[in-house]
Amino acid sequence: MVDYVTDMSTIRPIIILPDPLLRLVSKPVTAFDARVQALVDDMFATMYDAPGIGLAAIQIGVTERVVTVDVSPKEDEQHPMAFINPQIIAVSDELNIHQEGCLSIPDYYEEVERPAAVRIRYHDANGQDHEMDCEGLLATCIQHEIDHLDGVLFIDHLSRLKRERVIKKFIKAAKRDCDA
Ligand code: GNR
Ligand code: NI
Repeated sequence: MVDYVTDMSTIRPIIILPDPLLRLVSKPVTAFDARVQALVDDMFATMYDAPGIGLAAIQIGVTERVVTVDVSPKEDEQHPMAFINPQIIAVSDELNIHQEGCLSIPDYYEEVERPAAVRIRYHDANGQDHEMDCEGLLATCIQHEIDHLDGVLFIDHLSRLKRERVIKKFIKAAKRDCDA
């Protein structure tokens, strides 16, 4: 298996609920330079290490509209994809229910209903403009990641009861860690 992690990238700590950074709206990238390339490299290293199928820059505390995704099955070759300033430009009428989790809300999984297919527009790490049709797990994942760029978490798509229950649990856990 190809290992994307090189000595040029750093695994960065992932911020966890209830960190208020997770609620910030991230800023568009304006310069496609070595700094953005280094951020993308660190995000891949962090995502594969976790392991996760997606990561938004805000999850490592960077408020920029940068997303990494790799939804290929673990036993397959890696398929790293980087999306800069991604936007959903069309959604299907058809909906899909998929069980979601989030590296910033560890060990909590719930079913979320979202459009089954989306068309996105984004820039790659070189600043080139692209459009892509996404369906299946990729459609779910890219919508989850674009939500992060707007300070939205998958628990915001659940009932208020479920959302408040999980937030409370993580506030308590953070207090325990603080006191320990
Ligand atoms: O690793 C992840 N798995 C996942 C499963 C279903 C729907 C979305 C995701 S994204 C998540 C990693 C993460 O928190 N990305 O923000
Ligand atoms: Ni997430």
